[in-house]
Amino acid sequence: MNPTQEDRTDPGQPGELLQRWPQNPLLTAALWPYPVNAVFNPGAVRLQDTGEILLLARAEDRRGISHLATARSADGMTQWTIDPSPTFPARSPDRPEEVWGVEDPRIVWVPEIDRYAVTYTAYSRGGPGVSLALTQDFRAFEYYGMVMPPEDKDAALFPRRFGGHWAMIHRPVPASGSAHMWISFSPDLRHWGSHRVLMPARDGAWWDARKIGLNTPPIETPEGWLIIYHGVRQTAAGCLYRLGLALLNLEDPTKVIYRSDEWIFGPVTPYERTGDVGDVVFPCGAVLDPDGDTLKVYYGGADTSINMATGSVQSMLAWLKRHHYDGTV
Ligand code: BMA
Repeated sequence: MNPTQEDRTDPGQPGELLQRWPQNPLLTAALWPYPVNAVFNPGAVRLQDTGEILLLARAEDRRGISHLATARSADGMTQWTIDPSPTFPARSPDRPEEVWGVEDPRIVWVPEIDRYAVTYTAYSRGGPGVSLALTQDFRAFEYYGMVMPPEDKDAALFPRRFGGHWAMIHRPVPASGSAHMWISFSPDLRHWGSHRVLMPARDGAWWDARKIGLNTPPIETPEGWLIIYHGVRQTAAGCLYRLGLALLNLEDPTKVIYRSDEWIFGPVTPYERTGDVGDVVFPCGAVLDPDGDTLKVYYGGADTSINMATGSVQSMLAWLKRHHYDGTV
């Protein structure tokens, strides 16, 4: 593989490792079967039974409260079938921790329990926390409730246990100081402990200074768990959300093998730069094609639309080795 192949870039976007689907935006509020303000930040998974791609989108209604809604497509690009009513509404007052909505789901198929695990942000009066629900069909859900109290979000489960324990990456926000990515463990998916920082936010002028968070659930590769995460750059004009890569040890995911120095994707196009919250690209799901290499990444653009970009896992791994952070700041 030569360097040009490794650095597959959009024309005019040097350094980007994901290529935008030319027909973006893929899905918008205008296509929704009922009134919503915006659809964005979808979780994504390939369904076990049909092989279809299912998106679980965050749909924000015209009160400002979000629910989750499914869209299905055979090829993950065209001919989406959207649920005619909210698939996963916030259940306030039954679940007061969801009083201000449910947001940003990450989906993982967990073979041991024969279910999809959905981790999502539950927006409570005390702030956003991480909730967990299990499902087999995205119609009936088994609720585990809030598993990480506020303020915490950007969580995904690993699809298998490590030494008998489930593992979850998440991003608590401390009262002061930087917001890092953490990893926690559980014997039963309900009780979580052994919390530790997995990857700290950098500092100063870095693109991922002071606040980072997981985007797509860990992708298993022979070389480790590949993750896409975001860095939030605070500027005089507002925040810039950009994406980077990291690789975690396959058998001990508390160990970071590589972390990208540069960002690999950021807001460039009008649908990423302009919207309810400008300058945001925010994936919550990615699906591997049957070729085992092409990754379809589904992301919110400017908290307004659903978009897709593709990348090569092999290229990302090769790039990561050449661009990993060696600790110099
Ligand atoms: C983050 C999350 C995302 C959102 C982003 C930009 O904190 O809440 O849902 O896309 O901010 O507003």
